[in-house]
Amino acid sequence: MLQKKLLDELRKKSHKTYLVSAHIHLEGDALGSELAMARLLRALGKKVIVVNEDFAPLEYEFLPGVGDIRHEMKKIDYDAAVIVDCSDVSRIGKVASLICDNKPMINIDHHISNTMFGDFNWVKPKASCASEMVYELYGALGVEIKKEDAILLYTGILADTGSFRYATTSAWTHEVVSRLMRHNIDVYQIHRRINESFSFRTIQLFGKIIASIETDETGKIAWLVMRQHMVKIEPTLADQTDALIQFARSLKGVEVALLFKEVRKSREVRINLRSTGKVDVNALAHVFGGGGHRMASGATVRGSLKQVVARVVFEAKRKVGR
Ligand SMILES: [Mn+2]
Repeated sequence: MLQKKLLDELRKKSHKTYLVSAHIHLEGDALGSELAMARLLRALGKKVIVVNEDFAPLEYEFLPGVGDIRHEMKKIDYDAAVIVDCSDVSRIGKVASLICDNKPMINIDHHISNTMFGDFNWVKPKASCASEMVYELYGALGVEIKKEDAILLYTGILADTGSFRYATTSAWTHEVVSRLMRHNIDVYQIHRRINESFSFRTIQLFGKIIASIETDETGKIAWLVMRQHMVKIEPTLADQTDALIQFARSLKGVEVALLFKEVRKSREVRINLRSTGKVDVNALAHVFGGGGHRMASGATVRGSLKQVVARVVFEAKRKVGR
């Protein structure tokens, strides 16, 4: 629940400068919620520095304020930190080196796997995304939504709900969207920019990855593989998790969809997991030291692609149960 304690902390007079960050591998919700959070705090008269280890993917460069994000890990003199859309503080990557232990940390997130790492924690697994939670903060703190805020929050919601398709999309989500749309935002352009702006090479590589689809003998587990050499050809490919994994998820009869991304340099494989409803993929990711949500999660596993695929599919079979 949104507590007065947290609101008081955000309003606190002695907090003049805020550090705001979100998770590595920036995507729509991380960017939308952190940039809207920054604007909200500025509206309260605060100085805000947004820091991310990664740069925003090209398709998100239109977002208001994205150009002001800091990427150098130079010490920041701040009074309080707000971390959004992170299940754990380690998710902010190198930005963790800027965190001072003696300064309050505010954790605003919707991952069920959240470790309650903050001094103030507002974790709402029922929320469709962190942006939806930040929207609630605008209301609770009496800050008026401007067009730029509406663009940021709408983008976060659109991205994290898979364009309002996923199970976390609620009546409230649509209500928030309805209110945001009153600010005359161009929803079609936002959709085009984030969902329909792939490069030619990306689409060609999509073809290869989709053609690599495999299933287990029951057809309940389907997986796709992204090879390291493909990412070398097109580095932005690694950001296209949702666009790709939907092909595995949309196969009839599938209960668990997996995308394996090979990172040969560190001999690791990044796995993205999606459920179609029955299987809790947060629990499945947890077996491999990862986490996320019931319907969508991730993990990073050491080993060769072949080994990791075998291990994860084996565990997935146990979760699917036969
Ligand atoms: Mn999110």
